[in-house]
Amino acid sequence: MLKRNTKNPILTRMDIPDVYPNVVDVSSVFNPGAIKYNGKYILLLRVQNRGRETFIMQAESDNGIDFKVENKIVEFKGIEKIKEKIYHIYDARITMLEDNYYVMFAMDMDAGCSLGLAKTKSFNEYEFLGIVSDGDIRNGVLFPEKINGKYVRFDRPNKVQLEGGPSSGNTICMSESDDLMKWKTVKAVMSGRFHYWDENIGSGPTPVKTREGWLHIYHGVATHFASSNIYQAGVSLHDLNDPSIIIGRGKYNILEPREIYELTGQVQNVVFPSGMIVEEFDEEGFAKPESKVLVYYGAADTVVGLATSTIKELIEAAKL
Ligand code: BMA
Repeated sequence: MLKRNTKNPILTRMDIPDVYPNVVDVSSVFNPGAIKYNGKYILLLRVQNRGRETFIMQAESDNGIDFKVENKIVEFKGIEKIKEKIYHIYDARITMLEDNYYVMFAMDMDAGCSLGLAKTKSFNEYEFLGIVSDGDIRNGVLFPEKINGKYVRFDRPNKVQLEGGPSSGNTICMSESDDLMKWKTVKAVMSGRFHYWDENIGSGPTPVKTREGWLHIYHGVATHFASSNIYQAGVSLHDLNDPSIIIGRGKYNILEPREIYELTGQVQNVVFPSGMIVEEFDEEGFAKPESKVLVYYGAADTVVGLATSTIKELIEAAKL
């Protein structure tokens, strides 16, 4: 279904340049946001130092496989205006929308996890727009266009406490906004399937528009195994005019921890898809069925993996 690149893991801690004093001899790099910009592949990486602090760093590539990581930490200008302490910024998702690129990310704070939103035009500078959520929530993914006059995102309130793990959730919701800043939850979209591979769930990369519906990759956590939660990737297809309507949802995961770098590391048994690049769109903006799809994922919260497929195969997987 998803075919791992032979160069996997495509990014490891060895690829992260030292940026004194915060990023030196780092522990891990994972869960990247991804997009193609001016023919270049861009990743926004989650980099963790030995203080287990998290920073976002940017990487660039000509072929989507060999990345060079910039010698600096991504700065979100204006974020210093937030009065409360921000412990970590992580799991960035990138969306192109109305000629801007938006980055939605998780922010760990004392009150729980919030969603932050930043904007960039050229991936040189990022403007922090604000906190765009209430309550404890994660995995916010912004759709690449307005639907019925509203901005739309999927998000995932954290309502489940994993045993020996972080707070998670088993329902992906759809939220709407008029201005990208104030959001209202409108509907529950999909829930975890108890006893199966996707008991807890959260959106992965930004959904992609196809002729058959919005193609959505998500992560599912199987929690019913002793001593380990297993994070896998799966796929669903959603109505173009109302993404809360599910057209298809794969019964099987499309990627699961199998390789050694997915099975062991900082957190064992994790593949966490967070970036997806589609190579070809038709003149009306729909992803072409034969188009190659590159899925970037964090493996074992330690390295970055790449797996590829096509739009057609992923749609088929959503209908199984
Ligand atoms: C989730 C998030 C992800 C992480 C995953 C596996 O709850 O915190 O960022 O990759 O757990 O540890």
